[in-house]
Amino acid sequence: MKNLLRSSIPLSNQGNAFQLLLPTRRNVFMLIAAAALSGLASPVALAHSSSLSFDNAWIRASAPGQKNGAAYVQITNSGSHDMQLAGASSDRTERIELHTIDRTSGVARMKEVETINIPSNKKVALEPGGYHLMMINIKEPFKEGETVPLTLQFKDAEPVTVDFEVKPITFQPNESGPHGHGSGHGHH
Ligand SMILES: [Cu+2]
Repeated sequence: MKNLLRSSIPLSNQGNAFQLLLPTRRNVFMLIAAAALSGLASPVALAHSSSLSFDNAWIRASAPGQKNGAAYVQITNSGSHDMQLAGASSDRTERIELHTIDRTSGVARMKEVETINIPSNKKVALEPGGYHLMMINIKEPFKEGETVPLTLQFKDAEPVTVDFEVKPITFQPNESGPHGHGSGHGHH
């Protein structure tokens, strides 16, 4: 670039003043353009929640006096970036934690995790025995048949509100039935 600009300056004295000014202006413009491009680089790299889809979002109806409850959903990421589920909220509960089931001690224990990775072109099932949304201090019991919106937050992407269906208190997901793509493993 420098060589090109230099060689474009004519040797004639008449043209010098004007021609010398032009490359300077061009240099300034190039700097501004470069700054604008580097500013654009990070938003372009951001993942978009629109690449996510949600299936089988459900909550079991609350038992009398039940304080906490779990919410389950299958999340499919059809985008080219991995997505990180980073939290959830609802006005029906004090707070929602992301939990997994830890079996390393031989006993199944719930353990809080910071994020749940939803890899590019994969489906991740939040389901009984695995990842779940742990609703802490339910304000009003979940009644069978109602729909409860939960807002799911993702790292570096817009939050998504998903409607969760409240299933009967005895509901068990059908383990022997047909599974969606990628959700057939992880059962015990
Ligand atoms: Cu839990």
